Amino acid sequence: MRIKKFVGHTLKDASEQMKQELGPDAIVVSSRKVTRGGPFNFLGREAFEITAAVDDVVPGQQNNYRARPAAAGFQQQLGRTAQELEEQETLASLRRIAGQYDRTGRDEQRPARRQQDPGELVELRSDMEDVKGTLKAIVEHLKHAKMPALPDTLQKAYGRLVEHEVEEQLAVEVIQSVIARANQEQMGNKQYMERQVVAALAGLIPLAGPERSRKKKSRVIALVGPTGVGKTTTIAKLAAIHKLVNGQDVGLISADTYRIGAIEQLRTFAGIADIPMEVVYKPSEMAVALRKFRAKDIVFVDTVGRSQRSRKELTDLAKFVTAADPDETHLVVNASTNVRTAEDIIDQFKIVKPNRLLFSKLDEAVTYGPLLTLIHKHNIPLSYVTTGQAVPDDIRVVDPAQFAAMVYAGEIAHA
Ligand SMILES: Nc1nc2c(ncn2[C@@H]2O[C@H](COP(=O)(O)OP(=O)(O)OP(=O)(O)O)[C@@H](O)[C@H]2O)c(=O)[nH]1
Ligand SMILES: [Mg+2]
Repeated sequence: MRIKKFVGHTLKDASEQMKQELGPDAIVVSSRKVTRGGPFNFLGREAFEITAAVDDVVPGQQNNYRARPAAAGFQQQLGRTAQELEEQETLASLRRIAGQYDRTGRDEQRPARRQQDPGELVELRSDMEDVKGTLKAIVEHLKHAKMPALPDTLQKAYGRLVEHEVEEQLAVEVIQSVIARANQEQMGNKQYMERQVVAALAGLIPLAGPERSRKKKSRVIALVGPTGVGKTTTIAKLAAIHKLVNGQDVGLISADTYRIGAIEQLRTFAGIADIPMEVVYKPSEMAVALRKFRAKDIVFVDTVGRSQRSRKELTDLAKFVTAADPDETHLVVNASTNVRTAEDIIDQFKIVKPNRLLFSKLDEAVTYGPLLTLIHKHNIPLSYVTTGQAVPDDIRVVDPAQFAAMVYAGEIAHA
């Protein structure tokens, strides 16, 4: 079985192309109008697209289409064999499942309803899994069929974005915006096009807004987030860099009196780095600690890790953060968190008014595309990414261009 799409200005036009290329035995599997302005419809004309199928070996016409050279087009040069295989597998799988359901249907027409035995249930469940798998294969196929006429460079760039789990619609928009700005000559220049794709990705990342005017000398930076994401370790990294590298006067406040060992964890570091530290047990004590550090350049506030699912805990946390009145509140999110959970974390932690997003444990994440979707969607500027346990080395300030390059490359950029 061979499947192919044909696009014409009319249905007749498309079906004539089909007959010419696949022969008289070809059948139309589906047809649709390709609307103006749809994804990658940059020719700006309305068209009809039909999906046609023909058996590979048609008796007496074996050479009907095989002898003819394939029509020119970007799509055909790319993974044709893999695609054909995938289509064949998908169809075979669909036929098999349809056959099974057909049999089941006939069985059910018998007058008396039988009790379902456990074996049948297991079989049914396995069928459902097959259906799911098949649907997934179809969706995957359609994903790539969305862009019939992309230049090779952009086809690959798009594939790469999707592979790195940039949300598909976002990837489409990025590629569209690059197409809109490139001329024919630029389209053929791989490096140039890749730079444009990275620049378009960077354009999706919000920048930090202007600083509010401040009366106090010290800059207060609080880190908040779910449990175990690396808040205390990140504070140690930042405090060490500001003190040892930038030569600034730094103070540490621990507001985590909940977890056993949390204070000792920061105190040990504070001792090694020779940075003064205060412990705050109640929100009302925050002002006292801040007053002690009023001559410092920077004061870092470490907070207790809280589940975003507990409103009560978040409300308590918000009292500490409000009392600290930070200039920057960084919401720390583990880079491997799945998008739904990360969205929930961002939504629920709004109660502490974070104005920066900090992705931790990038070294453990498989792809960074979902992070881009998050930043873009929630419009929170990115501050740092952390890339390992080593204090202070494993932290990076990331500007949008660097982060976009990391998403595109699928690896952590070298400092
Ligand atoms: N792989 C990796 N591990 C990290 C990173 N940052 C922190 N960790 C590790 O994550 C674990 C938890 O780190 P903490 O700094 O205690 O996390 P926390 O958010 O303060 O935890 P709670 O205060 O309990 O909520 C430790 O083992 C850290 O070494 C990172 O960037 N990469
Ligand atoms: Mg901690």
